[in-house]
Amino acid sequence: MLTHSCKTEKKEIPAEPEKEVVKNNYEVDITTENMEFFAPDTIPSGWTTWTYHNKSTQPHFILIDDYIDTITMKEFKEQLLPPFGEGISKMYEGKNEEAFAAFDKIPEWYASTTWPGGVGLISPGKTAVTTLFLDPGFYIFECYVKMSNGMFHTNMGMYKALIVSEEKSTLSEPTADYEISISSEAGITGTLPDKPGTYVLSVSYIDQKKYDNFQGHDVNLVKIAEDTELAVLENWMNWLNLDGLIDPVPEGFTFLGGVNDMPAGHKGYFKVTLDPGKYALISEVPKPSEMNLLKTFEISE
Ligand SMILES: [Cu+2]
Repeated sequence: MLTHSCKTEKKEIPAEPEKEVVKNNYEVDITTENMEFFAPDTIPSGWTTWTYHNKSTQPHFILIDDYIDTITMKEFKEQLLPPFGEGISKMYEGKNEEAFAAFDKIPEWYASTTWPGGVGLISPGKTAVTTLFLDPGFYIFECYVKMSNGMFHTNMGMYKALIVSEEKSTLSEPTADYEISISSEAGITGTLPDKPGTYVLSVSYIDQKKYDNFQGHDVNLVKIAEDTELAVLENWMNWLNLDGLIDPVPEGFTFLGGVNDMPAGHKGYFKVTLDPGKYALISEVPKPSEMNLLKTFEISE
């Protein structure tokens, strides 16, 4: 009887369905080995988490460009890259007049560009994790850090088209352990961690504007070694300086990601693991400390 019942029971148990390995649709994995982005062509809209592995020997970031609707890769390559490339070359040859004449050839449509986010500066060998919200559309993302000869990484091939599809990401907006705000009025504000650990930081863009380097404010996390001068870091944050935003990052400073330029009212998140030491949040603009766009903090033992 017992045996029979067991058999019956066994028969009634439906065969276990084959386990479906469904990878979530919101993890965007991006790698740089040299001067390129290995990245997906299409991602869902909504919240996506970008994990950016910098396996190269140079510092990089990811800035997402949102151009007017008529701009395709063709216009980007034929109208935008040449004047930037020529301008920066002339600048490093010391021919400033010719440099500005070249920058003057930048097409008018470029002025309407908005930047809906991206991954902050990340030093060689490091990985950055940033969560962003994107609407469906066509974007191009790039890195315009400069090679040691001054040429923009973008001109060396560090850009990629990205289609954000109508398909919705299954990721909900993250929750933050620490909330930071950034604005042109008050700079970078908010409470920061002081104990070692892994944290999610949110960055709220209260406003946005174009600074003297033609870019907006953003938030980059940097670890600072002892016996370094913050003035060196500040100077490096301005690409218009010949020794700014250029490979290598000054000794003693290690970039650990962040949230790249966003429009007013937008919010991004980044995940960081903090060991004891000195850190700063800094914007990629000229003289950030004068606008409170440089905020230092310390993680205790
Ligand atoms: Cu780069």
